[in-house]
Amino acid sequence: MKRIILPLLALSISIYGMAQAPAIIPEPLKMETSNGKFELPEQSTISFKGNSPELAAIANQVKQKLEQATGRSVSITPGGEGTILLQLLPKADTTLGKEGYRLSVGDKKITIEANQPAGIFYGVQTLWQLFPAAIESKTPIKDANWTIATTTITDKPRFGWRGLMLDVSRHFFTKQQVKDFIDNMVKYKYNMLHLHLTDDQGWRIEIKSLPRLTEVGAWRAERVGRWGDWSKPSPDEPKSYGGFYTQDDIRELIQYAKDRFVTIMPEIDVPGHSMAIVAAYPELSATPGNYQVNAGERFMIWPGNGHFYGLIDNTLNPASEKTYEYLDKIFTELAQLFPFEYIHMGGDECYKGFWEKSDAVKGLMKKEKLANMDEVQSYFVKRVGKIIASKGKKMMGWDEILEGGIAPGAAVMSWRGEEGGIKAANMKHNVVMSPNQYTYVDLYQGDPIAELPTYGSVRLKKSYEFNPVPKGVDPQYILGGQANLWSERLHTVRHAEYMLWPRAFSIAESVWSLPEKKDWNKFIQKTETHFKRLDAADINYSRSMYDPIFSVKKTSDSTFQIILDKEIEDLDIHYTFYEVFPDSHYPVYKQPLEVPRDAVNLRVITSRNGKIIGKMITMPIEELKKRAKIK
Ligand code: TNX
Repeated sequence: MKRIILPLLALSISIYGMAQAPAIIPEPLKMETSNGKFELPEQSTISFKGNSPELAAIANQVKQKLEQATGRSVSITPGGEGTILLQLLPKADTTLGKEGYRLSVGDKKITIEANQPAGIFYGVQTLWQLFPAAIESKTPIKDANWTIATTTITDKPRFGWRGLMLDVSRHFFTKQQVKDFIDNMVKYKYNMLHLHLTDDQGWRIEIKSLPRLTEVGAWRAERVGRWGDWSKPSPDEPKSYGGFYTQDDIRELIQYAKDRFVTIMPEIDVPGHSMAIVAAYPELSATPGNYQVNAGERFMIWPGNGHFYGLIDNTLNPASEKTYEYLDKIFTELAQLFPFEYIHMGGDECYKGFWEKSDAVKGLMKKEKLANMDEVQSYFVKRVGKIIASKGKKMMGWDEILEGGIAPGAAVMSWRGEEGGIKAANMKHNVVMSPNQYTYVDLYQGDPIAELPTYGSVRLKKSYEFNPVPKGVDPQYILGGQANLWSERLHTVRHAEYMLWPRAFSIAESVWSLPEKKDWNKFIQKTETHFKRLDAADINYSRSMYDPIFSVKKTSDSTFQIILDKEIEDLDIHYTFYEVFPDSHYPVYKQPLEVPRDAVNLRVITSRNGKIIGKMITMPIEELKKRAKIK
């Protein structure tokens, strides 16, 4: 009996293994899996063909990753017929473009072909996703006798700009942490790292001609607790939190990124968000005073509807020639350091109330015939544009640079929804789409009651709906799309990871894959497979996609119903109004709930096939009452 069962079992495992389509994120253009299988041999060799030093570097990356995860030694034989062959096509295949590739997994051999090394690199990233999750392990796995289904994939990206923005100002990420970030982003074929290098809370790049930017601007008082409510530092308090990248660090990061086909775009955020600059050089403010790098204490009031009022002037003086002199020095050094054609100059959320009171600004308005504050901002942005152009670079800014008239040739990064991007593209300016309602990975991904404090909501499903080309816009002006990781509320790298994953899967698929290749249910299945990969790599992620969505419906002046929704169809939501912790034995939500008399909390948890999968959420009835606007 035993003899019969064993082969049957083996057969069913292999059939099961075959039946499961590979979970590739972002979804490739074309993929076919057949019945054969490739077994990773004890001794793998990697070979490469084609005239490019980058090929040898990629081969080396492949070797290192295989050796790290399997503990087996892997050899490289250039030009030979290796187990894994990386090959530049001798004759260009125009259908593959610059970053496309063809991957074929045969039963004895794996081949990756592309027009350019970038394509080979992306083929390799896909190949890793065909292997079991353990390939992501940083320590060797015992018995890495891995098999993968024979597969052919032809793939290329929809957009050339597949970006992630990392805010290294509010939370300082060390050089090693930025390298780790790059390692992780490329697994999902991102190719643009936008570094938000400066803000009110810290200046993070060495500028040799203006040393106080880092001596003073890179350091602030350290706080724990809730950002925005932090206490104001006293002037003599030690400034123990911070850090910055030296120019050598920056060169090292640029090279590290380049070796992984990532471009780094620097952002210097002016004329608002400039408290760290004025703390270093108070002469650049239109409002005389003593400034400190913001340590997270409130200095801006946000009453809603996009309005804000500054309590302290965090802007540069647009009327002072000194401002442009200093900016010229900064952009000179930046242009020498960063090879990328664009420099981002911020331009967002500039509070102009202090400019209105400034005699110097009034004088500028008269002299330059500027009618209002938007035109003053536009004057500033245009001058910055000229400085950046004089260094041989192009300028990009947040969509506020449209206000008062856009600078000639400037590219726009659309963040306050899609409108700015649409407007700029219609004026034939290049655009990167980063609308906050889809791509802001610092916002809530579950109900605020069960998450850490932040702002509006971007649930996983919403991020998956991101399409960088808004209706009616000429796609030739849309360079691509980007997710932004703002860090004022991130205090640890683990939390940064929690915010990034899995939403960065969605955005990756939105910027790489064709819209018709996107499929939410399939994406969720793939995401679950990739959770195992993140586990193997010891990277944190959020499981909030398993948690219900709460809403309320007012039924009278004093009553309301509770509606529970879910992002993932095949889950059950268990609930209780008793003061107990529910599990899968508790009632399954089927229809809107009336609130029973005396109930204090609604507790919910989700399951799949009877197994708990979501987290325990305690929702106070008082909170729901507030949401229903019942007094
Ligand atoms: C707006 S997006 C900002 C950032 C904040 C972010 C928080 C943009 C250009 N400015 O300063 O960190 O919202 O979501």
